[in-house]
Amino acid sequence: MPPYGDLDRQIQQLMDCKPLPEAEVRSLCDLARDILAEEWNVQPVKCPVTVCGDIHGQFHDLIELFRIGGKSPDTNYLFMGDYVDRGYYSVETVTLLVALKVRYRDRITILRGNHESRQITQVYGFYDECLRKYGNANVWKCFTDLFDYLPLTALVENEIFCLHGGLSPSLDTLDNIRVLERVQEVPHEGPMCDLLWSDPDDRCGWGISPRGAGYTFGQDIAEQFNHVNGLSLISRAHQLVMEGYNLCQDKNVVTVFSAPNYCYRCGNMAAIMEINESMEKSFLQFEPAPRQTEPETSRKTPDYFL
Ligand SMILES: [Mn+2]
Repeated sequence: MPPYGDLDRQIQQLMDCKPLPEAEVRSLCDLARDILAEEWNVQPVKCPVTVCGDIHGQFHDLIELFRIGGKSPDTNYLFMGDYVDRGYYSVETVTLLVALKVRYRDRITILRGNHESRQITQVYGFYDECLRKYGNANVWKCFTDLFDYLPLTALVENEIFCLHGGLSPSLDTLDNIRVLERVQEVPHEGPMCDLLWSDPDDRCGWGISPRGAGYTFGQDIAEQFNHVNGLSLISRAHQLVMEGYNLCQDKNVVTVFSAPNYCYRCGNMAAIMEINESMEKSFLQFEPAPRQTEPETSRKTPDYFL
């Protein structure tokens, strides 16, 4: 059997939206942990690369994303977190992305979102889905233990800074981020929490976030951060935007959201951001994949912020 025979079979099975047996998930997470542990809090990424936002268990839309953006590993991908919760296929979605990471570690980067957390996944669906699909919480435990190792941010060609949420009043420089001890559950407050929870805002300065975690930051904050760190852009996800992407704060910040018709009812477009060999950016929008009836998705009404 070729060295990647097992993995290639698993990826094929996952592309067909069929979960792996518990034992295979366990070995996959072990392999992924060793790879992610070697990555940095600010993981360097080369162009060309295609940057993606929230997926939230919308497996068929992830397949549509690969159809629009090119399949992995032909296209390099950088995913900015929130793979699980809300949608019905968190298990298949996160297993596929982790399998691709193990198979093509230099071709795909997966960052941590605020939903890649033990606490949040017990409220918004992933935990329940694991129980439903495996009959116990072992797979949930494997994945949430793995989530602790996901990089917090990435840096494309020293120029475009990518992360799930936003900036933190405790972090002025990329070097401040590089020294964080990231291998832990997402804390309720502090710099690591802020990176995964914060949002840009029309008001200047720092503000209290309506989410109850992280901060809001104004254009002045983003301009200063980009200037001090020699950046051209902060690329982040975390917020539903109706066009799938939204440049704001005088083009210092872009939001990319890759779950079309979020929660199967928000009516939004999804988008991905292609960065080519010349660091030119283009946005590809897409609509929900054609699908047959989908089971009931989440018990709660959609929260436009999470
Ligand atoms: Mn989020």
